[in-house]
Amino acid sequence: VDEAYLELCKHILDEGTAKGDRTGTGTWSTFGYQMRFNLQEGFPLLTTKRTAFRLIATELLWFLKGDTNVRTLIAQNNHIWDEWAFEKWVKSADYRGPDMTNFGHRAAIDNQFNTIYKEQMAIFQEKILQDDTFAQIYGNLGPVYGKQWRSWPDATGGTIDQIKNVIDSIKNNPDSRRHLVTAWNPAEVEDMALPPCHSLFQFYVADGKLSCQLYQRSADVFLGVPFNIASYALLTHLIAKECHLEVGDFVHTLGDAHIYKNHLIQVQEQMSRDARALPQLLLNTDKESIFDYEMADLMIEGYDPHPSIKAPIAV
Ligand code: THF
Repeated sequence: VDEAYLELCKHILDEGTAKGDRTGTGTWSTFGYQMRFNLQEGFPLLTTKRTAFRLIATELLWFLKGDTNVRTLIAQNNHIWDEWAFEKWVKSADYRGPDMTNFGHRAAIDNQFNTIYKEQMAIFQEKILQDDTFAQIYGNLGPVYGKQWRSWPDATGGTIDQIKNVIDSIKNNPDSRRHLVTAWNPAEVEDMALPPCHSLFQFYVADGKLSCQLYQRSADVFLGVPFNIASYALLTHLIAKECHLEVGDFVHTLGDAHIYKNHLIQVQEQMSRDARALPQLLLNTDKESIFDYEMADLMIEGYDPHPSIKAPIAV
C-alpha cells in the first residue's frame, strides 16, 4: 500500500503541473490516476506515517448513519470537518468576532492570526457542543455524504437509501453491474458546505469476493488520500461481512490528484521512509447490520507505523 501511495506522490512531483486552486494555497497537480489494493494482503492503513484510524472510522460511521452535522464528530473528538462548518458561522450575520476572511490560508502563514483563529475555533466548538439551536444551524454541513447515501431526495417527495439498496442488490443479484452509490447530486451541490470529493463508487462480486472502486474527483494526496483509502477499505469490509463475502480489491481512481505546495517537505520526508507490515482489521462479530456499528466494534491490530507528519489543511 505504501509503495503504491508513494509511487503516486513521485508521479505528481515528476509530472505535475503548478496549478492554482480554490483555496489559494497552490498545488502540483495531475489528472487521472489509478491504484489497486488487494484487501486480502492486510488493512490498507499507511505505515510510512501514523494515520488515525479512529478519525477515519468515526467519520465513516457518521456517513453511514446519514448524519451531516459536525456535532456528532466533535463530541467524539474528531475535528476533520470543523473548518467547513466554522466557515458558515464566520460568514453569517450571527458572527461578531474578529475578521476571519480566508482563515485557512491566513492561519497557515501568519502566527499572530493563527492564535486569534484558534480562539474563535475553540469558541465555535464549545457552542456546537453546548447550544442545541446553534448546533442545528451551524453544525450542519448541508446535504453532504450522509444525506446523499441514505436519503437522496426522489422525484415524488420521498427518499432513496442508496446504501440499503446497494447491499440488497449485492445480496440478491451479485453479478449485477449496477452496484453504484453516488454522492454527487447536481441538484444539491450548491447547498453543500463542500461538494463531495469521493463522488461515486461501485461494488463488484466475483469468486466470492467483494471489490469496490471509487471515483474521487479531487484528491488531496498528503492529507486526504490516506484517509480515503482506509475509509473505503473499511466500508468494503463492512459490506462484505453483511453480504457473507470475502474482501477483494479496492480500486482507487483519481481525477485531479494534487499535492499542496505547503505539503512538499512533508511528502519528501515520507518518501524517505520504508514501508512496514500492514495491520489487520478486527470486526465485532455480534453486529448483524452495517448501520449498527459503533467505534468500539472496529479495531486495528498490529499497527506499527512511522511517526505522524503534521501539515496544514487547505480550506
Ligand atoms: N479538504 C482538503 N483540503 N483535503 C481533504 O482531504 C479533505 N477531505 C475532507 C473534507 N475536505 C477536505 C476532510 N478530511 C485531515 C484529514 C482528512 C480530512 C480533513 C483533515 C487531517 O488534517 N489529518 C491530519 C491530522 C489528523 C488529526 O487531527 O490528528 C493527519 O495528519 O492525518 C477529504 O475527504
